[in-house]
Amino acid sequence: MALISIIKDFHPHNYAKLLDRAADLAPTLRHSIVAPVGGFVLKERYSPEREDIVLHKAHHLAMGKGQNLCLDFGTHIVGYLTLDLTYSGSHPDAPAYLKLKFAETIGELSENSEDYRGWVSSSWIQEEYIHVDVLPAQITLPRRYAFRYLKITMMDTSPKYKLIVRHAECRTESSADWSKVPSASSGDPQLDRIREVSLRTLANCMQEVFEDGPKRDRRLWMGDLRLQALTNYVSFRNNDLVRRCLYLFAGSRFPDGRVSACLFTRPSAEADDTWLSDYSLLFTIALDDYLRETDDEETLRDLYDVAMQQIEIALSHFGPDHLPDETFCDSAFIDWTEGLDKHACSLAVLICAIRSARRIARRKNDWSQGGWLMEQEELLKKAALAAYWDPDRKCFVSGKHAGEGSLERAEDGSLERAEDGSLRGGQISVASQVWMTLADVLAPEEARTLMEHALELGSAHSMMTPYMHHYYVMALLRTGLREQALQHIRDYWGSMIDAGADTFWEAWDPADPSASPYGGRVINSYCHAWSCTPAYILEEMGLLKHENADPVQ
Ligand code: RAM
Repeated sequence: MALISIIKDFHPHNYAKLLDRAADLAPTLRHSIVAPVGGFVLKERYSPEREDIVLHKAHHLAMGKGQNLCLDFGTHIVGYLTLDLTYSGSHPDAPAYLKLKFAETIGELSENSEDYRGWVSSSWIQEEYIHVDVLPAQITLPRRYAFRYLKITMMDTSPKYKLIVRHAECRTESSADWSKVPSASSGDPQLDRIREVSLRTLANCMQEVFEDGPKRDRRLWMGDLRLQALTNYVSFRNNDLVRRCLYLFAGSRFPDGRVSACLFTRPSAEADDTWLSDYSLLFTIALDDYLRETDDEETLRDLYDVAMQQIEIALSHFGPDHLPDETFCDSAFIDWTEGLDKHACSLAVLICAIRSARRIARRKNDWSQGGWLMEQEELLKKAALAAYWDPDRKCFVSGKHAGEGSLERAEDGSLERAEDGSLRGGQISVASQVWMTLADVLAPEEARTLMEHALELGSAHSMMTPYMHHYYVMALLRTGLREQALQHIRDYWGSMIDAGADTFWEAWDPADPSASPYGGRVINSYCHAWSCTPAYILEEMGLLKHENADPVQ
């Protein structure tokens, strides 16, 4: 399912005051120098088989045409690479022609990017071909990379000399301040490791804004921001960075006021021409989270109307039956699950956003807005139950209300049943059960029973990303299923670590490690913002003991 929105002649509407405020809140970037901790050579250019070499020898390795050297920087880092290059043999009589390949995971080193045929641009693949005319030389690459491994392949030298990589280092970059992270432990090595990897994931995505991934797309996405912000509140505590990102989203919008799904910040702030119905509602939810954390009156004043407007825009896509139209459903992201029906989920996300909007209205003492929101919430909850709840199978069934492959309705509007009594048409996915649970559409006991079995019920349309898995865990916790929630964190995020993650990945299906929503693993991001939440969840569950008030250094 490709997500490409191109709106001809799109001109976002910019609000100078909000963008100026965002500019004032720009963070200071922090740097450190990281050098490799190990080296190896791939037996063949793209073979996974490798031969370790001690680092000292790696920095003396004389590389002729076709040879490679891989450097391991110890963990996932984001920054700028400098190489000190020299040679052995005669004076170089031809340029050194090198290929540099940066990899977030070891598996990427053995992938040939020329095999990639996916729908996301291959220009994101982190590799460069460079010519070095004069040796010895020190070269610093102008582009920022996200990586743990660097593969240097000698494309060509000349018979007269060989290339030596005398030294390599990376000047890292991030706005995360580790000294702000409270020292805490769960007393369980696996959970502590999961927390550590979560925090590194978040830190490496914290740049001038909360980026979705430092390899790809290196920009602000609303769905990612919401989850980063939650994790940030219990770790790096850079609330100004959250505030800045909210102002950016509010400061550059669709001409009709919609918050864009994603925002570019360079050369200047500019909303992308992509609207995701659930993502713009997450603006309201993220503002509510932020205000709960900070009680920031000025932000409440500045962003109140934008938050309310997202609800009004969403409601304009709902008919007299209080169900979403096709544009609204087709524009929802929810997850990358192939063929996912989004009717039930998109309605449920709106209910959640209205709950947040009510809290925001209460802060503002806007009682008439609060009352109106409450009415809308009730109407939508009733409509959700009537349209999507199957009382026989005791789960939500999502689908269109007319047309092929849809939920079928009798003339009186009730849902048609097959002979076995089940609802006809429609789709049972994990996502529908999760979002309806988060929207509190069911009575608590019923919701709990639903969530106990949500994975089996929706197994034909399961989850694809840590983003959706986060909401699954939150729905388990909302229904009191703590043990199941914790076990899921161990099984899902824990299995990423077992598969070699230093930072959590954008997409991960333990049953199908090669899965990619984009048509090729090589384009996946392996340090992805929306997967950083276990650190938040463990804190929320009260599983972390704060040994002392001193921050970790
Ligand atoms: C991808 C990115 C981003 C996500 C969107 C919906 O391009 O991974 O993180 O929010 O999709």
